[in-house]
Amino acid sequence: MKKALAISIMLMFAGMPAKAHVMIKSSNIEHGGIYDAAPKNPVPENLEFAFNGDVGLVDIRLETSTGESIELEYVKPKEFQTVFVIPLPSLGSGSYVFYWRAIAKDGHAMSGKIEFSVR
Ligand SMILES: [Cu+2]
Repeated sequence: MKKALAISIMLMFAGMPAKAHVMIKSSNIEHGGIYDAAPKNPVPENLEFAFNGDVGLVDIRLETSTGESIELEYVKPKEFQTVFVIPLPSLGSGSYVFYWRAIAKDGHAMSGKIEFSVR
């Protein structure tokens, strides 16, 4: 009986990674990404980022390196979803920071930033 309990507790812990917190999984613009104003290596038209589970997007912000806010034509979805596609305005030479905040279905808040530059 005791052994069965120990095993079931072990299985419980073994099962935990599968229930790990939702995290950002990928982004087409990498943190530290460098693009060219020339058409050879342009900034993608959309910033597309994905999580490994559904999240509610709480806030997004695009700023220049000096903290100037850049307007985004994007309406945050009310539903929880995994992939977000944010249309980007045309960006001149400079450094940019994209900030995001999201909340998982289990209530966990998460946030991050993606810095990239155009030369
Ligand atoms: Cu969590």
